Amino acid sequence: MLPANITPANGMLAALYLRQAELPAALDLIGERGLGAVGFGGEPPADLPCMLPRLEIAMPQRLPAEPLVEIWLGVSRATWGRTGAIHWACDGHHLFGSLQTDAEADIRGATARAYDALFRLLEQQGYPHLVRVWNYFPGINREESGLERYRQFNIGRQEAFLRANRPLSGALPAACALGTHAGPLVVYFVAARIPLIPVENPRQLSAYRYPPAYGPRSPSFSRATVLRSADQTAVFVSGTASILGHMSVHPGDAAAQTRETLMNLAALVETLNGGASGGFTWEDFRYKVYVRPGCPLEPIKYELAAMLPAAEAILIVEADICRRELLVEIEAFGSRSLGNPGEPM
Ligand code: 3EB
Repeated sequence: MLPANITPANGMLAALYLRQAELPAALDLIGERGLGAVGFGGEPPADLPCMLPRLEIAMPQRLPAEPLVEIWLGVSRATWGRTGAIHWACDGHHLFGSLQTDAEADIRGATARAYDALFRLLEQQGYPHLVRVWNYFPGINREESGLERYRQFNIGRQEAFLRANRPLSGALPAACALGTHAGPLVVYFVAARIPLIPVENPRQLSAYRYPPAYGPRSPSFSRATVLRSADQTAVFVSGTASILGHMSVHPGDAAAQTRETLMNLAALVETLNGGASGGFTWEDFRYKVYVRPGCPLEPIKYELAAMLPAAEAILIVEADICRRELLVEIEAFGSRSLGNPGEPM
């Protein structure tokens, strides 16, 4: 059996972080409800179902010491398929997909083509609402054709949103964009049949309204998105960093950046609790922390421990953050069942 703390409730979208030793006990569940498997700094284990979308992100895992595999589980039996470069899986409510494409040069074009294909798939499969996107590519802070690659990426992403007649503000997906040390552009995503509820952060300017100082096209993402169905509320928190308004704060100070990021997360959770989804606490989330290579871990761990629940809920990986002066970024996912006893209805 899986330990109680990682047993996903029936009928809930869930993200599990499993150690190799825990995998055998989860294989039946993954064979039935598995939507995807993600490894950090290594391949996901070979004994997973062969049709399950699986990807490796070139971001070495810093903590815990034992490698984890991120497994996404749908709410009921999954079906798996492949359309062009996209491997996908769906459960009747959610579609998970992943794609990889060469991005050594022309990150703008590679991004635009990836999102074109992604949006086409969502329409074809009938999951039109893009809820969460993870974007990973090499050399994110490197200049390409006179512009930082993260800014090129933002141009390509926005071009694809426009071509697909999608809004550039409001109901945008939650997202993150981080730099790997090598490898392709990797995009993975969750889409839904039902519309998402976007949530913005009162401490931060909406990224889609960033001034042109941060690049010619603004980033197309929401601070968080909520999926609310009859029996569950799922919350996808975007990569969150030490940004107040639109400005990076505490350059060079990893501990202060971590504290600021946690304050941003607290404000975001407070906002979403006041709106579409009540009662989320720190304990309802799993966290992924990105730390810039060469940045000492101890001060960051110390700050995380002061605010977040047990260290088991935290995965720390090494990645370049999309602004050079930023050293830390934190994302989260959590879901609550609406049928829980003791929960306000
Ligand atoms: C920020 O808040 C920090 O471009 O998809 C966070 C989450 C960040 C998502 C993205 C970028 C993205 O602007 C960086």
